[in-house]
Amino acid sequence: MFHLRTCAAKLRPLTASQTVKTISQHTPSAPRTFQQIRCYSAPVAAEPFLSGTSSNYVEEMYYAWLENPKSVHKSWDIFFRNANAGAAPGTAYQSPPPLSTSLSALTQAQSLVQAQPNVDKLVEDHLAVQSLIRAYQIRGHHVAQLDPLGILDADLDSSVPADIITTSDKLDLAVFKERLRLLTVGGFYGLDESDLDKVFHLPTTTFIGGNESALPLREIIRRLEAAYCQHIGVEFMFINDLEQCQWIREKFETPGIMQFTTDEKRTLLARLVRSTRFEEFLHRKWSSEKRFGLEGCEVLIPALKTIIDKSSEKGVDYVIMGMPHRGRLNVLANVIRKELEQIFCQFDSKLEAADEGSGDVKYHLGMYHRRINRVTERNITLSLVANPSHLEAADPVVQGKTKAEQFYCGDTEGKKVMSILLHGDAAFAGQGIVYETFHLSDLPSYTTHGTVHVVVNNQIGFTTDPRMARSSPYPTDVARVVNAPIFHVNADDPEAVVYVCNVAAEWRSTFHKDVVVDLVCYRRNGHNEMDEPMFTQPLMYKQIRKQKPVLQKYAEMLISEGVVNQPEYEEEISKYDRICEEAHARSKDEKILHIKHWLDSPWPGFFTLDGQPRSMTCPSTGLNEDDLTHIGKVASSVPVEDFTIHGGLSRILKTRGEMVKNRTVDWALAEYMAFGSLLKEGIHIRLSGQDVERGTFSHRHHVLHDQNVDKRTCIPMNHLWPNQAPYTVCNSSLSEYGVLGFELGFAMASPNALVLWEAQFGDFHNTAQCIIDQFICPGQAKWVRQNGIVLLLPHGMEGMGPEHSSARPERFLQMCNDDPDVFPKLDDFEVRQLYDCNWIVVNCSTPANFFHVLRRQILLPFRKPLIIFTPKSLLRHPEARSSFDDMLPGTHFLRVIPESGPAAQNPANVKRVLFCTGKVYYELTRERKALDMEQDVAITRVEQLSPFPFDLLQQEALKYPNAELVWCQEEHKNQGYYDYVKPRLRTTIDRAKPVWYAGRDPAAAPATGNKKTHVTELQRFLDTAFNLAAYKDLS
Ligand SMILES: Cc1ncc(C[n+]2csc(CCOP(=O)(O)OP(=O)(O)O)c2C)c(N)n1
Ligand SMILES: [Mg+2]
Repeated sequence: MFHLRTCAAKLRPLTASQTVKTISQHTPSAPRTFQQIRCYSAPVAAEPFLSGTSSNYVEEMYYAWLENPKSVHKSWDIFFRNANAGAAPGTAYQSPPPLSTSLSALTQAQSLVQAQPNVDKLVEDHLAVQSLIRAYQIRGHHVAQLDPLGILDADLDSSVPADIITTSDKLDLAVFKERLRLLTVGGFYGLDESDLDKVFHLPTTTFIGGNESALPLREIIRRLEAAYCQHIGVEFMFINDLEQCQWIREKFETPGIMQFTTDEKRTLLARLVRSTRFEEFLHRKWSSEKRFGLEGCEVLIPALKTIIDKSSEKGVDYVIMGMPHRGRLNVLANVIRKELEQIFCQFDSKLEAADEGSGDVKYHLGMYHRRINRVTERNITLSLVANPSHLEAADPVVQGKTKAEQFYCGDTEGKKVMSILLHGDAAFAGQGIVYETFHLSDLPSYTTHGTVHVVVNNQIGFTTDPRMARSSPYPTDVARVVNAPIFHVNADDPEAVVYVCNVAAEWRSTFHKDVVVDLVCYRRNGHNEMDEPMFTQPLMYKQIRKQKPVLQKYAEMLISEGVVNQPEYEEEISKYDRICEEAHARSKDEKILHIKHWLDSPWPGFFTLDGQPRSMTCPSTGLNEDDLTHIGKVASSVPVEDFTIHGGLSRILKTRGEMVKNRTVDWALAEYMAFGSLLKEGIHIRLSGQDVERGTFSHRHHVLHDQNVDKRTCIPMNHLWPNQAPYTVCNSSLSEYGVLGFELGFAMASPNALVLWEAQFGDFHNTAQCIIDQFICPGQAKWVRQNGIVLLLPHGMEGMGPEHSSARPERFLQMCNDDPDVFPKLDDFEVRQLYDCNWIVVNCSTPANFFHVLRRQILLPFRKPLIIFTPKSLLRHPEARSSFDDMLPGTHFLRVIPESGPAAQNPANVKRVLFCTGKVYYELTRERKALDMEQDVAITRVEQLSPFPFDLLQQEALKYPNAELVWCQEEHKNQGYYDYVKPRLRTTIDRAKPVWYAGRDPAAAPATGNKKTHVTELQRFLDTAFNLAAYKDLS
């Protein structure tokens, strides 16, 4: 028996790609040859009729025989018995015994097999049929009738795969015969026309038989055509999991599986009525307004509702959605069920906005709504995430928010919370963020346990034809990388669409993996309602003009089926039209527009009922000595038994322990103190980014690895307090755009979490620029949504070359919303200024200040994004240490650290005040000491760059009446902080004095690649900074 098992194992089925290759290597005219599998060594392997391709078939037979010898034909039974008993090659086969006649299909097939005198032919024919079945499974979608217009091929290829026997309606036609001739007579399959009525066994990898295990070839082809080549094209054979493939085959191949009850059909019609009439209503009322209507893909609404209904039935009670412009208002109205008057009043440009901020166009706003799902009678919460115009940018944000909602409700498998992402065809194929987001889908700290993707594939992107927009056959091919099944469906067949959506939702709830529904549709109007599509797509649009709307088609079908009658249909339409009219009338009563009503993530309890912060103060961010000591001890220990850490790490922990004894902290320990103390207060902390667990600079070590036990790790931060909040620290995929978007989304879900994203080096944030520019910087202004995400951006000129040096502070500062020329008139300067700003930008020079700013982020009564330029060399700089004294109760974040040395004692004698930020402070103090200029030059550190500490810097500037004011930075003049600081500093002194510059000259690149030049540049600007005559000729 053993050798048969071995031989069966060697006869593994070919993978999909192997099969494709094998088939494509065959030209239909070339005579078919089977190649021996060389490694096949068991007696059975030497059987003359076995080959690489036939082995699939034999393997199946063999497994079936193993399970039940009666399940295979007698001839196979004898063959396997003989082979098993060690029969010599060529002798295992014996003619089958005669069979009694029976009317069952199986027996017929067996009689046919028995009648077949030539076993080679028998096996080959069965193999041919199996190959044919497989060909449909793999490539049937290429011939599915997906385009409602019937003019474009959804896969951009009009040819029919060589191994598919065309479409069922052509079965009896000459075309079919020709096709069959090419594929059979002396060609691909070796079958001929007379075989059409022969009965063949069906392999276990198909469900087309239903209860039959054998079918005539003609019927096999018809059923394969029905399953794979009609209005649904299923792409799944690349999935390398047999169970999943079988699951899909069963869903699409089982005869008669796509059945709808009368009620289901009527619901579908009603949903189509709403979808269609909503767009028509908007068009009637505001014909010249852009709304990015859904016409041509009205089926999107029933599609989404189906996915939600089915998911709700499976236990989901929170669905988070992200979508682009197309059909967004319709989704808000008919899927999320936003009050229609709220949507309609958005069209009234005269309405005054009640909220602060600049707002956004109506098709970008988000929404949050909790309601009863009428189909399942279960509660469901729907949230549509606000998004910018930047297509697909919201994808990772939706995923992050979904992950957070799952996390906060303990839904570790995605059974209660799920996401649905909608895409346009051009954007799905073109935007790299789609790929980055897919790659998060199966990572433990980022998975949302399956997203249903729905592509509104109108076969055009603005004016661009898909043939110019992508190099892959389908716009959805990107999803193949994660083994997501892809269901293409003709959007003019609403029942096919609904069927596919049900399967997609079931797939998600069964396997918790991503799935794609590709709604192949058209766009009835131009890109927006003002655009003329005939300029660029004349023929397509001629066809579209002729195209009957899907609602009309479906209604006619249901009327002809007797499911509804004409008056009922018309009543459904007028009922919805009335709803729209009434809402429109109500919308006229709206006097004020509340963007707040469009919030995608409310934070109940965090603000007062009218959305204001509960206070305008921030308590001390200091911590008591015991807590500092306790956290310090845990940070320098291994809190689990029998855990061996690396020797180098032991030394690091020992050093930490010594620091704690000395009541000091370095950068890593300060971060530990901040995190550890917030965890005690129930604040969840999530730190994500590339290699953050250890820290790019090997300073953090938040995850300890047992040196003797594979994958055994320990996170001491989670061993701090009995009832602490959890700490999540996770190395991310090598993505910035995707991961930063994800963390932003995570931070949206709750104000009571500190969510940090760390760039490997600050430079790399620019591949996530869109998240920064479109979400983080203006998010609150556009969408009244606050977000407390923290960006840790390693920054500093250390001679490491043009990259790895600059986190581009100039860019963040340029986007700050404070006015450089106006000294703010505020009572409580510190907190109020923070409340008014769009984000906080800091560059701390001490660990204590870093500790305070992290804690302040949570202790503030509102949330603002926080950008921190973090150091590299200061991580180990002996002077960059802070005492516990600077972190005790009563202490707080210092926006400015004034000069405290000799210069501050005799300010009138000071000749120059050097203002600076970040690590250059240490270079300046060293140089000042070396030059013995501590009486002459004061050095003031600006720790919080934005909002600019006008008040404190004014005090500082006025303190030194006889001093020149100089801004000193290590960055190039056109970079760094100078352009931001200079006008603001001048505002503090009523422009009474110039603000001079000491730093690197302007440059195109952020830093030199030459170490020597780096050092020369540094020395040159230090010389300028301490040359008291440097600006004499300029004043
Ligand atoms: C990142 C980005 N680049 C360019 C645009 C401009 N733009 C808006 S819609 C559009 C075409 C989108 O086509 P598709 O994704 O197929 O969606 P459709 O409009 O066809 O529904 C383009 C290029 C954009 N909004 N975002
Ligand atoms: Mg499109």
